[in-house]
Amino acid sequence: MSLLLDNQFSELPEDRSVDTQQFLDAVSHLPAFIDCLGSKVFSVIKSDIVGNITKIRGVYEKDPQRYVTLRHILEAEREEHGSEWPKVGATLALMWLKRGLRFIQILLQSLADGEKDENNPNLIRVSINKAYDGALKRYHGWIVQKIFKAALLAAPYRSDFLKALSKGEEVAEEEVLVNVRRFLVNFSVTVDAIYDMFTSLNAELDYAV
Ligand code: 03F
Repeated sequence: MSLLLDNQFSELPEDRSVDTQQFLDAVSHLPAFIDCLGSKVFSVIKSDIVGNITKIRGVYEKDPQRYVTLRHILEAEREEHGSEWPKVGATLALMWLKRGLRFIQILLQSLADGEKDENNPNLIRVSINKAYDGALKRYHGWIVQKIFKAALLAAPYRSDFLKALSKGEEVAEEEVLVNVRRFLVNFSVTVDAIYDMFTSLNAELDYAV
């Protein structure tokens, strides 16, 4: 079975609320993928993602009945933190985590769509750059943008990346892409719903680090 499909995101209910427990379970599998990318360069990214998951889980576990959905967390923190909000707590952690998820969404979608650099078909830089421009670049100052450029050089080959997505098994490329497309269905719906929630609660910030 494919690693991707073992760790599917759940389908959302009609009101598009995101169940906190299910969300945390699903995202907790993502850091393992980063280990499969094969370079220590990515450990910075991994610890950022893990840190944000841990922060959200920490808040959730204080009162799981109160924080059934992600929206419950944001609304409770808005009450609790006044003018400090939204640059605080699990709200801030989710604000950044969702950008990493959007990055993964755009990257996988671009691969699924077969976007390639025709001169270097086994590189995935076209897809990574698209993901970076769409999800993260505007939130990064020039130093972090430079780190990104350096990380790009360590990016895996397309064939190795697709293999990593199938637990290192030899699976035909087209089969991996079928699984990527399936994975993207609920994943994209969830990421979009989180973005819409931030917009509707006026919780999005656009400062750069
Ligand atoms: C802000 C910021 N976080 C942090 O300062 C920066 C961290 C390092 C950024 C390095 C940029 C490089 C990214 C792209 C690399 C490309 C490699 C691609 C290979 C394929 C926030 O941090 C904190 O998070 C918050 O808690 C804190 O309080 O202001 C706040 C205070 O600062 C970020 O910019 C988030 C970076 C997230 C990057 C996610 C990239 C995911 C990369 C690869 C995943 C590939 C796996 C795909 C498999 C999926 C299968 C399902």
